[in-house]
Amino acid sequence: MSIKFYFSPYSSAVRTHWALEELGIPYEGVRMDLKAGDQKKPDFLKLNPNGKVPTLVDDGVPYFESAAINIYLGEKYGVAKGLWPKAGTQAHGRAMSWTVWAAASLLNAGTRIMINTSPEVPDEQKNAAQGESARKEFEGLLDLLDAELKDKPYVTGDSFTLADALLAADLWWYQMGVVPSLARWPHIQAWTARCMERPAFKRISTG
Ligand SMILES: N[C@@H](CCC(=O)N[C@@H](CS)C(=O)NCC(=O)O)C(=O)O
Repeated sequence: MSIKFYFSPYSSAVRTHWALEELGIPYEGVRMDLKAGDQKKPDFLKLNPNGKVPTLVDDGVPYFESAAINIYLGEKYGVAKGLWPKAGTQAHGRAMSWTVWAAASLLNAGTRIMINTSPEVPDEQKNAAQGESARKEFEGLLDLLDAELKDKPYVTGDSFTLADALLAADLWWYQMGVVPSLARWPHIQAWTARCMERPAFKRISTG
């Protein structure tokens, strides 16, 4: 096994970084300077033509899209370690559902909040009404996750999986701006605290 992981701190790569640390498999991390344009250099574009992190190369084959990378890692290295449910089980279907929900539904609403409210986006490109409607949608989605976590410690049941790592990584990031307080969602709050107590998260969260 030879894994190379191209990442940048506080980016989508956190999802994969957390997964790799949970799995405890050897990998070489390559820190990319996105401001300097490392991700647009020809050698990197050969690995990921999208020019984005995370990118993972496993035994010479490159993979992109953090959710897909995490699912790939879970299937290949996580099942035996109890960190990813076996394909074909109900737990596997649920892990997939929440992983894709985070990458598609929640991220879509979160991105629209950012585009329409971030101080880094020029005012003329922002639309307050669209920001407000995205926020309502985002909060409604968090209501669903909160209800899911009401009677179980992790999204697929009693044990932590890489689906929790991906979702909790996103919640960590959303708390830096999109949703500064989780007070409205007590079960999410308790679950993120549980996930963030894990040594793997502590190792990656310092940047
Ligand atoms: N949907 C992609 C998003 C990847 C992405 O947008 N990565 C950003 C960092 S969060 C990036 O590499 N940006 C550099 C650029 O666009 O030049 C994933 O989840 O992997």
